Amino acid sequence: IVTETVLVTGAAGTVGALLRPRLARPGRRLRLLDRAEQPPAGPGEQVELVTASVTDLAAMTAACRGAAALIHLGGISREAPWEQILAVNIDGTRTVLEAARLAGVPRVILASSNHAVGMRPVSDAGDAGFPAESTPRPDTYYGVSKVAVEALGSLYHDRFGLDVVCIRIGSCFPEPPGIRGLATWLSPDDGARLFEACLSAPSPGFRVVWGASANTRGHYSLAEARALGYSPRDDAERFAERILAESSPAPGDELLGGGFTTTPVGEPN
Ligand code: 15L
Repeated sequence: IVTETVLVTGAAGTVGALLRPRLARPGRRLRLLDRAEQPPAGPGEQVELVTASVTDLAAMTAACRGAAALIHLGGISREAPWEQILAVNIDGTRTVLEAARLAGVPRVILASSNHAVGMRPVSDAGDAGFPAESTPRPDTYYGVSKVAVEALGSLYHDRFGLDVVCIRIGSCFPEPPGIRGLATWLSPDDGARLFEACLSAPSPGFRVVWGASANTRGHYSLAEARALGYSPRDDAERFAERILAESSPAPGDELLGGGFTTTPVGEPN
């Protein structure tokens, strides 16, 4: 018996595909939305597939019907021309939040990114790491869009009462990508633990948390995510020897955003 439906936008993207098997629970139906084609439901998999764009208010409102929560991952995940970032990431997130409000979805989890604060020097981390609500220092138009995503989430909480948790995701991939990734990695399993905590914490209100594993070399405070119930189990350090042998530091690695801090603004990277 299905007791809750969770809508996921951008379900076919990097993070969405990693979360799909990991967020499956008895009694939970995942309503997976993407513009792109998605793998069909596997045996016993409780999923509904929706093909739609996060920029389409009518389609989004229909997709929100009956959902207990919405995980918004849909959008452009790298640097891109301003018009695209504006339409998909900023206007798209406004559309998603508006659809959630119209359909009465009480809780929204928004994918923000470390690129909202990418221009901050790693050396400013301090012992406790960067607090989750470090003020914006975006490194790209993409980073600006994530600042806007957080601001929209804040507005929809304060003015319309939705619970909104913004996750400043570091690097969510099967393995840490390069030397910078030893600090910023969010393992797929820890990612699922964090999203699960965001789904189940009682009345979170509006919050910003970092999305990272318990990395030995990490510089993001996990206190805010732990306060929601997140308990990370992975550490990128087990990849350190191999990654350090295979790669050298990249330009920009002295700043949180790494390569995004040197890529030309507005040009796809
Ligand atoms: C992001 O926000 C990107 O979407 C992802 O592709 C990675 O570049 C990640 O940040 C990162 O900082 O490693």
